[in-house]
Amino acid sequence: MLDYVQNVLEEVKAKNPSEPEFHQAVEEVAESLDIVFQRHPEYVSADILRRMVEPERVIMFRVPWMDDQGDVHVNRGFRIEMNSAIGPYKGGLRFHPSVNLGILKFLAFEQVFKNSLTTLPMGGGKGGSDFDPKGKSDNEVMRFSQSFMTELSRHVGPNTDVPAGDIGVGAREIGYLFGQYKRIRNEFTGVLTGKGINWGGSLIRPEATGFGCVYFAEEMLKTRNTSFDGKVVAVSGFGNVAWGAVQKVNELGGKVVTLSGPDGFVYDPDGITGEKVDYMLKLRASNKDAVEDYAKEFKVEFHPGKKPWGIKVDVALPCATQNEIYPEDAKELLKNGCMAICEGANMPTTLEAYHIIDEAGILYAPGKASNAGGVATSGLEMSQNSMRLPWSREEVDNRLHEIMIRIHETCLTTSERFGTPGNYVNGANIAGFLKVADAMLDQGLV
Ligand code: NDP
Ligand code: 2IT
Repeated sequence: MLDYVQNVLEEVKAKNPSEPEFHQAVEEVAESLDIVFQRHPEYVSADILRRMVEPERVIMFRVPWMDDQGDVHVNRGFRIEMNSAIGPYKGGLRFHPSVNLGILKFLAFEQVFKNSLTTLPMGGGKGGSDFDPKGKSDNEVMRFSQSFMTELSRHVGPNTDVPAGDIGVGAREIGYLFGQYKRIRNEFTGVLTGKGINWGGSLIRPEATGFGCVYFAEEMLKTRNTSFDGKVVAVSGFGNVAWGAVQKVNELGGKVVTLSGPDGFVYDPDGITGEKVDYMLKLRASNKDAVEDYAKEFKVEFHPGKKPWGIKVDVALPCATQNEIYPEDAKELLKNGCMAICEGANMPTTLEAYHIIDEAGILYAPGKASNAGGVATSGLEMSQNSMRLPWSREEVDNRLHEIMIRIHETCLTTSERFGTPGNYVNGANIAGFLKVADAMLDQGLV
């Protein structure tokens, strides 16, 4: 590795202690970019990497709220405005007790490359809070969301920063956040995406991340002259992304046999179809953050405390959260003949596990490419808001599908151009980087 890249990496670790997820995300990108810096010293002289690992702005704030009993709680709110070289900051909000500065910086960093890959004009950002939605009433979630937006409203706007959902933030939360923004600013604008369909939302946005992930996987399978038809698929998670992915796999003739939650995973060898897919929405809305109820409802196996990667499948779609595939999980998947891993979640595979998978030569797509359908459809929602014209379901789905096909092609052509054909990680990191880096060069010392 070039001294330049090594130095930036060491500096990132020294300057941002206790942020292991951020270090991991930067390291993965830096590994891919080494070859770019060797071929293009102009990026080194402009010190582009050191500039890209420093957020343009970090906002951290107090979020006081009152529960149904009248007790006061204080959570921490964040918005990381990472990079605005190619458009307004764009990225989700995560409400989960594990949220901290390092996790949101990793997500914001990934978002910069992902948004660049979508071909749409969106910079990268991410935010959220360590608020735990588990067991909270609708009114508590509303009061929390209103308090969160009271501060956030000073920093966001349709041409500045446009948040959306992520773990723990779905249509309900976006509604409360949007309502509060509108009251404070007296403006009805596209300040958030993932809005309800009657007030500026886009058709297909709820399904988009999962659909996009499966469209991407379908393209990968085509490179090996095969398709989803008859394939057995493991999905982790049970939330928004998993729900979209399960539907699209079914549509393409595959069979999803697992879902997971923090409590364990369910194994349903008959396949998750029909009413079982609808039940996923109930699970998520229950605010219990557990999948065991699915096993009880449909009388299938529940494996407490385990992840689904030991089940024999053809394709794995990790759709839960970061770092859920460790080296031992990767080895299990490979041993059982898994031929493709396509990430719906952000950074679900550890760096060590990725190296094992890469060595084995199976198909592997990093989330920043394969889950870009969510934010791409957010970009389409922004376009519709600007035009004040909604598109049909078919129109949005066709555009999403086209975008995923294009991202897939870009990953392949870029990885080939830089000497590692078939490596989607290098393809995604390099292609995402080049567009943002060139924009930064064009804009002077930003
Ligand atoms: P949801 O809130 O809809 O789903 C909740 C998910 O969170 C469950 O599947 C659950 O799976 C997971 N979760 C539970 N416990 C934890 C924990 N301790 N830490 C973190 N996560 C936990 O989330 P989404 O489906 O929206 O997000 C799933 C993944 O997809 C995330 O990585 C997200 O960043 C990514 N993503 C989401 C997009 C979107 O538009 N919503 C777009 C692109 C990526 P489990 O218990 O197995 O961890
Ligand atoms: O990780 C992601 O890409 C998202 N959570 C979606 C972001 C968005 O702005 O739609």
